[in-house]
Parts: sequence; C-alpha cells; structure tokens
Amino acid sequence: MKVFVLIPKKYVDFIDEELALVKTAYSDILDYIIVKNTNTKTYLSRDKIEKIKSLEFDKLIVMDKLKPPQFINLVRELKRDVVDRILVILEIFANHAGSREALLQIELARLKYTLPLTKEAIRYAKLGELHGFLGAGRYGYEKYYTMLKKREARVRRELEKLRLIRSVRRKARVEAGLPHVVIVGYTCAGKTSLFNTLTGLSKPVGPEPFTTLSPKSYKVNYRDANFIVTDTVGFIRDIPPEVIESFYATLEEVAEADVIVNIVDASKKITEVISEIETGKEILRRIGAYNKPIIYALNKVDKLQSFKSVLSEVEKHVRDHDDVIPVSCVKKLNIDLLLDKIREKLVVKRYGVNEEENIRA
Ligand SMILES: Nc1nc2c(ncn2[C@@H]2O[C@H](COP(=O)(O)OP(=O)(O)OP(=O)(O)O)[C@@H](O)[C@H]2O)c(=O)[nH]1
Ligand SMILES: [Mg+2]
Repeated sequence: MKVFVLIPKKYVDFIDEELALVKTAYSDILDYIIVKNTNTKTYLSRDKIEKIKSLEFDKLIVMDKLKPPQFINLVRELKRDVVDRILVILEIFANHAGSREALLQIELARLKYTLPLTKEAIRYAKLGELHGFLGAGRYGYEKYYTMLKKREARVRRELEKLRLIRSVRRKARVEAGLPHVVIVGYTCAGKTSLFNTLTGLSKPVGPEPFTTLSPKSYKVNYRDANFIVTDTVGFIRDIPPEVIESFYATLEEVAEADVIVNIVDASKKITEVISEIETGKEILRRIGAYNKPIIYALNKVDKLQSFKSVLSEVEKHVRDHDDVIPVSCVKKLNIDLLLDKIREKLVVKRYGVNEEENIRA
C-alpha cells in the first residue's frame, strides 16, 4: 500500500522526524509535500487537490490535526482513505502494544477521536452525500455510532480494573520501601538502552519510534543505594490530548517518582536537542511531575567529537538544581557518574538536606 504525505509548514524543521513516524506505520511512501496554507473546509487548496488526485497512492497521510469536515471533504474529493497525525500515532501504538492495558488504552483513544467524526459523517449521510465512510453504510451510521459509544463504556470499565491492579502493585513497591527512579525522554533517545545498562536486562531497543509501549520496572543495587528503575513510553512533539489522556495514563509512575532521569539524544542538532528538552518539560508539567528532581542524561556522546557545546547550551535550559551528565549507553560512558548522581539525589530526598551538611550539623 502506497501513501502520500502532507506535512504542515510548522514541521518544516522536523521533516525527517515526521516522515520517520509515517514510515513506522506505513512503509511505502510515494512522496510528500509541505502544505503552506490550509483551508478550513478541505484542508488542501482546490489546486493541490486536483494535482494529487491523479497520483498513484492508496492513502493520504496528513501530519496535522484535521477537523471532522476537513476529514470528510478530503475523503469525498480524493475517494481514498485519509489518516491524520493522531491516527498515525495511534496506529504505531497499536502495532507495538505489548499488553492488554496498552491495547485498551489505544482503542479508547481511537474511539474518543473517531466519535466526533462519525457524528459529522451522520450529518453528511443524512444529506445523502456520503457513502461507506469509516466502514459504515449510508443508513448504518446511527447504529454504528451507538455501537461505538457502548464499546467506549466497556473499554473504560475494563481499563479501570487494570489500573486498580497496577496501583495495588505500585503501592506494594512503595511499602517495600524502595525509592523509584523513572527514565523518561523523547522517543529513540535511548531510554531502554539505559534501562538495560542499569539493570543488566536486554529489553528490545531499536531506531524506530515507540519501540517501548509498556512501562517496565526492575530493581537496581548500586553501592548502598537500592532503587526501582522504570522505563517508559517515549515523548513526542505535539502529542495530541486524546493520546495523552488515555495512553499516557501509563505514565502515572512518573508522577510518583523520587528522581526522574530525562534522557536526550545529544547527537542531534542543538536546536532539536533544546526543543526536545522543552517538549519533555511541557509533558512533565502536564502529568504533574515537573516538581521532581531531574537528571538530564545527554546520551550518544560517542557520536560527538566533543560534548562541551551541547552541555553548556543544555545547562542554560534546565533549572539550577537539576543536573546534566553526558553519557553513552552503547560505550558505557559515565554510567557510574549518573548512578552516583541518582544515589546523591535519593539521599538528599531521604534526609531533606545534603548528607554531608547533615553530618556537619
Ligand atoms: N551511538 C549510540 N547509539 C545509541 C546509544 N544509546 C542508544 N542508542 C541507539 O538509539 C536507538 C534507540 O534506542 P532505544 O534504547 O530503543 O531508545 P528508546 O528511548 O527506548 O526508544 P523508544 O522506546 O522507541 O521510545 C537504538 O538504535 C540504540 O541502539 C548510545 O549511547 N550511542
Ligand atoms: Mg524504549
């Protein structure tokens, strides 16, 4: 199946990243264009629609958030499937989901997102203008809508049950008295590589986005510090609220962490590194975790000649009490330094002040 991609001009500096997202879900990209001006009714201008109409592709991928009328009008004009950025992300999530909970969360997000679309489709179907959109027949939309609503309620109930089980497990861990270190970061930054390095496990790592979709936890003993470390789902620019709400519920762990390690791919362009750090901060704020101590691990420094400039630039973008440590998970560079920092932060947290000051007093 061939896809044609539209990239809005706001992502002009991140074309590779956006195309990598598309490729993860749909491997055969015919071509892409940058869309400078959008139209509220059809998203693309009439001109552009006419131009791409004759091209040989099966699906149109729009790396933007489409409004229901834009969706429906594009489908009507092109007589082909249309998928927007949120649905691409959900598609990738669905392909990678490793647990029942993850699958249900994705289904809930998709239902929440497609319900308004179905409503709009009902409106058009009543006008006799739409056939077969979203898999429903001309007279089947209302029935289809009711079925989706019922399914949504069922998924919600099942998710509640699963979350309860997980929170009981988490409580048991807290009661066991072990502090909790959570690794977060942009997708592909190397979270799982770090998790594996710290735990000696070998969970799957890979260059494509969203290799990890279910948080994994494991115990680490380092000198006199014992803690639980958790690997998480990768961050991404402009995560749609529909995805945050349902899927990122698995990030509940982050809000209860004692220390957060935010891992960043330092081998990217400096503007991207900073923009990823800002995206990370924004997401931590949204999930109520930006008040935690954060250690920034600048990963993949083995790919750099020198990490001096990225280090000094990143330091300008973090809070005074946060730390920045250049590391390489592949070359096992500075991992001890990172562990020392984690240990130090856990000690400070336990005593409220620095251990040495405590002794002096
Ligand atoms: N050169 C180099 N590559 C690294 C390093 N750490 C990780 N990588 C590579 O970066 C890619 C992504 O690593 P992962 O550990 O899967 O990243 P992640 O953050 O867990 O990614 P997702 O789970 O997809 O969000 C893999 O191809 C790793 O081999 C490093 O220190 N140096
Ligand atoms: Mg991973």
